[in-house]
Amino acid sequence: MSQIELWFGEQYGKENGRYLQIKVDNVLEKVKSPFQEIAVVDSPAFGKILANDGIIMLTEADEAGYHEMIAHVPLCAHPRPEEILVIGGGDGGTVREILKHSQVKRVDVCEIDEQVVEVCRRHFPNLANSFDNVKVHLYHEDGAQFLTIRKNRYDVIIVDSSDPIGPGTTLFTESFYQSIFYSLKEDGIAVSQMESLFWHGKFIQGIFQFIKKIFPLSTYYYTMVPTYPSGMIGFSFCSRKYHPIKDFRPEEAAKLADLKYYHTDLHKAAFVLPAFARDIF
Ligand code: SPD
Repeated sequence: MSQIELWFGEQYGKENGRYLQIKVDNVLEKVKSPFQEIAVVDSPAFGKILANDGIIMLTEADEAGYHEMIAHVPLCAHPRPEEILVIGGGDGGTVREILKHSQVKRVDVCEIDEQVVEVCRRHFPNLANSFDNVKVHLYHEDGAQFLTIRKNRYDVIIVDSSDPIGPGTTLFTESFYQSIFYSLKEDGIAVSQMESLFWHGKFIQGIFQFIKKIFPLSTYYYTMVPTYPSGMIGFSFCSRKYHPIKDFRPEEAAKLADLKYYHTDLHKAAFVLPAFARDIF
């Protein structure tokens, strides 16, 4: 029996002395794209893991809590979510959840790194098969550039990004949020990956300073993902008209199939934040 143990170490936050380690059975693939190093490893505790530049993007065991919450919260708050844009999301998990809504007519996906999609097609067909749906249109472009020629176009925009380092940096800027505002229809909703309340409070506070100036309604909600830094990750909810709870459609939530995390009570509870977060927003 081999005495050699392989461990994956999460790189995001390591410089601050925080380090999650996961035991690994095999490295299944490692490719270098023009944007990042993409790796898939197999682990006994979490199944297959997708890591870009050493940062966990998803694991088979806990991806549902992230993808269900980034997709169903805005789609159950908008009364007619028909035209949807996903920026990032090259693994297909967010699109898989969006397609559970029968009102959706078209999903544009703008993922800058084509190789993320290819790797996920090989290792995560349960997520990436969603790109084969006829409603889905995949583009490999820079997200900010993509928005510049698409104004007043989408009911819901979902920014399923990596962290604000590497290729994801521009997706956390004021000018990007300004572009999102103009690419939404006049009653549109945008939701973006927005880091951890525990570890990135100052960063989130900085983003909300400009979000509040751009959108008439903005707030933060969260989900639990054991393999993300601090075990939780949040989302900014930015809306031109609809309120995430007052306009929530529980009848739409009740229709959704194959859910592991999201449900009607959780839709509302996800917006209830701990006391320390009052200083952030
Ligand atoms: N710290 C990692 C945060 C990554 C969030 N997005 C991952 C993409 C999953 N579709």
